[in-house]
Amino acid sequence: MRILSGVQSSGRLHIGNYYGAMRQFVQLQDQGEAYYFIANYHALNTVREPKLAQELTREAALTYLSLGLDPKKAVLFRQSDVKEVAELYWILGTVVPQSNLERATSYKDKVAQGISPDFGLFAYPVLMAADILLYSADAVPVGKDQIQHIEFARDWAVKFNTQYVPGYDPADPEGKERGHSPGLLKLPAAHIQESAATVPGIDGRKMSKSYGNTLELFGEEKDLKKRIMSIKTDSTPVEAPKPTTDAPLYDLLKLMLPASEFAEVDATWRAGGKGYGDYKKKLLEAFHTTFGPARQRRSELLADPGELERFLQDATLFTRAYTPVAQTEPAWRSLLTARW
Ligand code: AQP
Repeated sequence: MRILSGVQSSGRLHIGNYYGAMRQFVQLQDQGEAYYFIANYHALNTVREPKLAQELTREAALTYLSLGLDPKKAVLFRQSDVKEVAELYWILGTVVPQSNLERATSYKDKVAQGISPDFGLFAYPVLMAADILLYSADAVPVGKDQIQHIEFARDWAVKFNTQYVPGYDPADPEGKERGHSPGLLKLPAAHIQESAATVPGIDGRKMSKSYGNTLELFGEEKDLKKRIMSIKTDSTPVEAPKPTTDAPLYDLLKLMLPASEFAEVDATWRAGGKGYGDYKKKLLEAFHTTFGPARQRRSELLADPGELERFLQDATLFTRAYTPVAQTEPAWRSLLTARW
């Protein structure tokens, strides 16, 4: 099984990225051929200042390594180091209905939040589909917000194969029948961790770098504490039962506490006797228990910049990751050169 996914280097990575996606990246590196990338082309939609873009790319690499990604098991690379992705992005775009992009939920959400969209944001799902299809990935670990994009990637792979591969029949995608050809682009499947499909931010919306509502994995202690203490709650008194479990604080505790500890929280939440301040302190403790080791590893890596630099240099060579591209790329090139 080939596993592939990425995160944008568009800001400091947060616990939504971890629980929704990166935790699975680390688990899956033992279960197949794993490729993970830093989506630095995507990040250009929001980060254009060279120094910051570079710093956030390094920070993303550091985050992957600190969370336990093992470069001997998984290939880590920068999206921009494989230029073919930009070529496939364009070719794929020739079969993408504009109406699909217009109904993309994450695009509509961002526009509704007042972000003024450029073409890059509008066409983001096409580049994401190229990211996946280029490497013939089987499984793509992502958060729930990305499911629609994976469905698009599947639809567009079928469209591409139908349009460009002679003898391809969508009813026989592997080309088993006589006279049929297999598709060139393989249909991927989303791999979702249901318990953390959408991690809420401190304001209750989806935790997102662009909403400024995150708990950063490697944030400063003071800022982290301030953010946890400002998680949106109502004004229920300490002794009273909490009126709803549909609250970001409740969801974050459920995500971060071991099941037995969460059962106690759940009981007092429903019965009353504890205030939101206590729960917030508990969440801060849980944060440190969970991410303490990764924060420690990050400090060690930072203390040895030579080691990180060597790693980044090696990753840039990217020799293993070229293998799957090399399988698909000559075939699509010959289909296209037949046209010019
Ligand atoms: N709140 C979340 N809950 C669950 N999963 C999440 N992911 C992001 N936020 C949550 C998952 O993390 C992976 C990498 O995401 P990304 O950084 O490439 O893009 P994103 O989803 O757009 O994340 P942000 O923070 O919202 O970034 P901006 O604000 O720059 O767009 C993905 O698998 C995503 O599902």
